[in-house]
Amino acid sequence: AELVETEAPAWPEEFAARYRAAGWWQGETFGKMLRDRAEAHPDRIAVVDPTGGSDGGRRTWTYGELDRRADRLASGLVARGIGRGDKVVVQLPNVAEFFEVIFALFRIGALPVFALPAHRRSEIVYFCTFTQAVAYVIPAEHEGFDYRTLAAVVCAEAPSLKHVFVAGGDAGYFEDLAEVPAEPIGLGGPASHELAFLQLSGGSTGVPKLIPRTHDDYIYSLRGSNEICAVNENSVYLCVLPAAHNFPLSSPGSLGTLYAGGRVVLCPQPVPDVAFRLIESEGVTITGLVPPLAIVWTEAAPRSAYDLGSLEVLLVGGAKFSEEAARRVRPALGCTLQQVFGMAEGLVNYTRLDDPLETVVTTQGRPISPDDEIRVVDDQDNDLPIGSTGHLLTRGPYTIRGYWNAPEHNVRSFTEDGFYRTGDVVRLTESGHLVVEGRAKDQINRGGEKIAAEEVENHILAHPSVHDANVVAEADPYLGERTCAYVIVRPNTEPLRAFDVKKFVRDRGLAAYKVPDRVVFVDTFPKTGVGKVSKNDLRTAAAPPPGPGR
Ligand code: J2J
Repeated sequence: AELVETEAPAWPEEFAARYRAAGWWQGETFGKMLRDRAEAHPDRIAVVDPTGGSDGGRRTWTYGELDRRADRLASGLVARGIGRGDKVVVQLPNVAEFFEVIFALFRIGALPVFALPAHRRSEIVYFCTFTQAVAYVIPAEHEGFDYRTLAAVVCAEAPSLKHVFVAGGDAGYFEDLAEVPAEPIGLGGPASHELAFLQLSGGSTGVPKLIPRTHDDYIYSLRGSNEICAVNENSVYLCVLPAAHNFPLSSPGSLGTLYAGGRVVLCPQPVPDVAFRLIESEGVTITGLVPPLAIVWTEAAPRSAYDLGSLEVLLVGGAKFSEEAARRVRPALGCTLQQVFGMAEGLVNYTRLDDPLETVVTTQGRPISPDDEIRVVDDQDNDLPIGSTGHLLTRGPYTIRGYWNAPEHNVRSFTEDGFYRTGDVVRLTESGHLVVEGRAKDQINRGGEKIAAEEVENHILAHPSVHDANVVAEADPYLGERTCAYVIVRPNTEPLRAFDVKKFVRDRGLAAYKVPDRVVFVDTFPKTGVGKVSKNDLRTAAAPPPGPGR
């Protein structure tokens, strides 16, 4: 109780009592969940890592083995002084160790902080210092990048770090994750209403906000997602997107699949050739993709030699999926499309498996829970009639009541009575489905990857030749949106090229997907009536010049 109350605003007791009475919160924890599954079916395969074997070949872990590994790793981490409430930044790609590590931490009651493989010095140092993380877990290398080199830099800047654990490879100067496990000791484990982990927000502020999720609330979202997506013990989920992202983790994702006793197959790369081969060889039944990937898969499938017949459901979300692209899913891939509009802060909407095709291709679904409260409001928070477009506010049994240790942000991001201001502009249909019409938050949704404009602007502003900068979205035929930075150069400084700005941002240790796709030098920014920079006018200016189509 202490953890939840001091670090993150919890649900008021009347709501908590209601969510328990309704059966949404069932008192389960992740540690206990894995133990239960391992006892019920120890020999069933939980995780398939197609390239994770010592010889680079296929490796599988049963539920029994994953449970034992998590137990042993938990003991080894405790022996190194890692305990309840400690934060551990986990930056692993789609490898089996990801699950071993997070379940070990869940068992201890230590909190994974979910970093993405694309994050670099700027993000990781921030996560470590902001959370006072005691440990950092990395792969040795991934996609040609050496994470040990990054860890060395991070350690120098984040004095709270006592351990760096390296999974699957030469640990060099750091600790080899494979050598940490020890004989299991009984662990008390956290209570179900306590925090399980910190998830990353897409964000619209200078630095990312952290999202505190409890065992109770997250497990409820898994159970609800499983029911809606028909995930059961026969399901084989292909994890294509980065495993730590909220969508592939929980909608219904890897954790939903493990909750159901199904099988998770880790996809090392999202390209059709790799994924299609795994769908055929592993008998994949369900997967989730962001729109750009769904389009690439849809285009590749008819020409592919692989048999995709086992695939029953494709979830598409993270960014708006166009109706035209949605219509092409079944003809090309032979499976049912489910649109999913979710957020790491909580609320997740799905089109249902038995929804009419028109609903599936034209809406982003409806909430998981009958207790998800949805409001569509105008700029003054007045409720709008059904069918009008407005700001989406939400409150419910798996939507946070505040960011982790961010009281000043919480005042802005939540209403006084606890509704989360999603920053999404939506319309509610008569059938109760949501259609995403736009966005009011200062963010770029680059093919599902969220970029806070302010974060990138701050990095550009650090350049000595830059007087001012504004980053906005511009249309991109493949990604949906990409970033465009408008820059005013200081007089009498060295001339700047677009390349210099991009390189400067990259060299400051920002994830590559946040480096501006385009840089435009201007003399002034358009202003609104009250003299603020008008990002709307900049966005219009950023409309791509006429040219050859796709
Ligand atoms: C339009 N915008 C969407 C959609 C998310 C499941 C699926 C996605 C996420 C996710 C997630 C959208 N159409 N179908 O966590 O569990 C935009 C909205 C939203 C923001 C959240 C899940 N699906 N979006 O994308 O935390 O703007 O979560 O508020 O990364 O993505 O981003 P994120």
